[in-house]
Amino acid sequence: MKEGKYKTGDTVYIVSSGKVMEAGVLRYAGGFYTIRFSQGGGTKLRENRLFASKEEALHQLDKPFKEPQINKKESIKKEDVSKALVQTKREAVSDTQLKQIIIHVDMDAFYASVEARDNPSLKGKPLIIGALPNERGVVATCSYEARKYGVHSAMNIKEAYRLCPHGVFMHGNHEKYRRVSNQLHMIWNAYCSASEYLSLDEAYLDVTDTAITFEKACEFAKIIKKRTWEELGLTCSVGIAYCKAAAKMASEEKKPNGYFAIPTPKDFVDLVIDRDVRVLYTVGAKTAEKLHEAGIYTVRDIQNNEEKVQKLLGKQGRWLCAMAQGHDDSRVTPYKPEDAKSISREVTFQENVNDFVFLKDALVLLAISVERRAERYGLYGKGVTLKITYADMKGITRSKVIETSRSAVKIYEAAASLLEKVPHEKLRLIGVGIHNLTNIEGSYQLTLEEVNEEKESDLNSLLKEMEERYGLNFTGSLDKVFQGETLYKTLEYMRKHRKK
Ligand code: DCP
Ligand code: MG
Repeated sequence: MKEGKYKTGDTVYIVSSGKVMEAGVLRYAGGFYTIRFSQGGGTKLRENRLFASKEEALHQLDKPFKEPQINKKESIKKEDVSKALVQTKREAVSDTQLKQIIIHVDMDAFYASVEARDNPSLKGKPLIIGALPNERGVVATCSYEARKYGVHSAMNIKEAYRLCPHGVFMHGNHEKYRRVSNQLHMIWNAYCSASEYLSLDEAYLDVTDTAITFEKACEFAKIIKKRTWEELGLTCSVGIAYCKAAAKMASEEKKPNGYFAIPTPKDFVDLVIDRDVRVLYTVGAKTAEKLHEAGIYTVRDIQNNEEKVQKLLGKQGRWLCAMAQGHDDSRVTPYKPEDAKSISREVTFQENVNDFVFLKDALVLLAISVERRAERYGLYGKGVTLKITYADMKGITRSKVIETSRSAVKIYEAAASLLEKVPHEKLRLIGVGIHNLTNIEGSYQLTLEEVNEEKESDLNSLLKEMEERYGLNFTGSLDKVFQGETLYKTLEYMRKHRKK
């Protein structure tokens, strides 16, 4: 653990819903402590929410309730204001009175908007992010101007080109989007007590305790929109509602640059009752088809045919019936990297490959990338997976148990040995990952210097050999390889330039 007042294993206390709770510190990363409560469950909190002793926490509870003075102008700029609200108001609301107030925020045409912001000549143009028209690939997203031509996410890039040949086609820059995403998190997290990120550009924010009233939550949502525009030059759509599902649907309602509130279940039902079942966001094309075939077209039809819907769709059916009445009790669950099932990295080549010397080398870079992600999450794997898609689209995965590790060398060795045993035919995709994750390192522990030395020497010799095979120079530029799309580009370069 770096920095931070508390260490792994320390006992700390937090104040939640008017109670003091005891917890143990698991780790500290990115300004947040991951803690486990004595009675089970856990969460992530900043240092200012933790107390070293029960007495300090109790003292916090005893503080009289006081509405913080907020200067209106300041409230837009100061991130701490809402945190101050949590500390004081939490104690004033009893558990029984607690209902949910959720904001769902979703950026508009996220990747495309970031690119247009950074290159004003792209503004107002049909912009398609994902691949160039002559490449293999799919649309990641496109600007609203491109959507007018029928282009959408996940569409084959060739099809997008057919629909919109005058569009501007670009590769995405994921490192940049991740950076912007982090900046968004800073804004969002200033107004909520918990956030659940659904993707880089989308999250549920639990503002029950921070806003207290629905009006205040609406104000928070407006401030979030204003700050996102003023500080990051981007627009988003926000939905404010009494539950997660309604908040998500509310943010869709007026997209782009939308703002919409659904204060009560009745408002929700009034809004959607005569709409197609697809308005309920878990209903995809397949589910909708099933329902339509059974004569169920609208939300009202769901209300009137609960038994039929549940029979047809099982668990999802029960959820839909509840939702058709406006009920959704699900809670905002902060994403915990330790819940991740695997960490992997893969690449689809522009042309099919059967050069297995090159593919083994590709595994080295993919393994380093996996190691870096695992490091960021503080996780280790007990198994390595190799994933391959052959030219005929047939996909296989092969796994191998390893001694708990996240070392690129270990991952590479396991993946390379798996690669040796699979059919050596033309393939289009190769990926490597670790699974069976744990946050505890293997039982046999080398000293830090030993670890670094072992890792460095093996990795360096692998990279040195690769430098010769491809006329590349990794020394000093390895970090760059893992920024944005550079890994993909490096691999494409290697594919084309292996010295035989
Ligand atoms: N994305 C992707 N592949 C997909 C869908 C999305 O790479 N099949 C990426 C690109 C998007 C980002 O995730 O910019 C966010 O996804 P959204 O579904 O929120 O789409 P947008 O933000 O682009 O557009 P919208 O305005 O509809 O939210
Ligand atoms: Mg979006």
